[in-house]
Amino acid sequence: MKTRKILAVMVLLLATAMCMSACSKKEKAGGKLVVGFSQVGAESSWRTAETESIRSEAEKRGIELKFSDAQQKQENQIKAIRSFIAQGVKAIVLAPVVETGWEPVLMEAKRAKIPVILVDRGVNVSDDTLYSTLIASDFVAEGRMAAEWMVKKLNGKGNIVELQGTPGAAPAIDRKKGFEEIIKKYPDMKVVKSQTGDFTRTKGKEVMQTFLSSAKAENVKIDAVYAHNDDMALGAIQAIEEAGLKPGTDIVIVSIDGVKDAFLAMIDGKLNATVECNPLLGPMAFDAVKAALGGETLPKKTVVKDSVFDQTNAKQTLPDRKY
Ligand code: GYE
Repeated sequence: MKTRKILAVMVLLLATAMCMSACSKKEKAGGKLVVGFSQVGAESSWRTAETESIRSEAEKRGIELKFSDAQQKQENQIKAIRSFIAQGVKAIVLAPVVETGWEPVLMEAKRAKIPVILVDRGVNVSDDTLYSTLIASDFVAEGRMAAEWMVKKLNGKGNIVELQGTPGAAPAIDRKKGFEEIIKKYPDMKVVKSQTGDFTRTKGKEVMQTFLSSAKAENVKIDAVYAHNDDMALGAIQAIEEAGLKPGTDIVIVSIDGVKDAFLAMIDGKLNATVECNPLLGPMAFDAVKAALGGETLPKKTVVKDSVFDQTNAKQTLPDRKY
């Protein structure tokens, strides 16, 4: 009886040991690097292309990506980052919706020794050791390029309406700044109306409708639209057409991003120019994750290069466009 009991215990112990080794082997085999990605939302085609680039690059590298869509709300991003920390991710990729208000949560990530890689939008923090690096375009330069193109097209004269991006977002602040820097050199060029369209097509259209009707009431002629992104410009195009005007001819339209629909609109003659802003940041983001986890000190900012496209080169460029 006693021997049987001992035997039974031994079998049980052996089974447990076998299971444990199998289980730990399994954990190792599936022991992928886990990275959290807190994304702004899905407000524009640019954003969708960025999400896709980051998702597909993670998959290509065998990285498990925990994805969180903040629906354009900072509080959702803060919650997502806290949850990534609680889940013990190895690194965090963050596309911050606005510039300010990040110190506390970034401090929590730092304390947990989780590197944070910023993609596409920057933050405004007093201590830049709170993040490893920022990979983004120079939005001020984009604003300048858009303005320079418009100045040439309008021969330095005209009334401009501006569709701004999300209030407080780095690209909205900087694209406005760069544009104004150039425009103010031309006394006959004026931004007569400026409002946020939140980087979306729907709001871009809505705001353009109110611009058109108030301009009519005030007897002001709108010569040009400057939109902080293509989606808002595409919305504005609809509003202009519905008002019985010809976008691209009656009103000059310049925007930023360089998404496929913008190229199609340029080919149709409805959009005049777009400044490219590359959203395909996946490969660079994960190179940065790897470097940060390897203990490397990264440059505080890596600038992605942009250029202008217009109706003269839209058609031949379209086949090469990746987003
Ligand atoms: O231009 C806009 C998007 O942060 C650079 O956000 C990005 C901007 C992009 O919604 O379309």
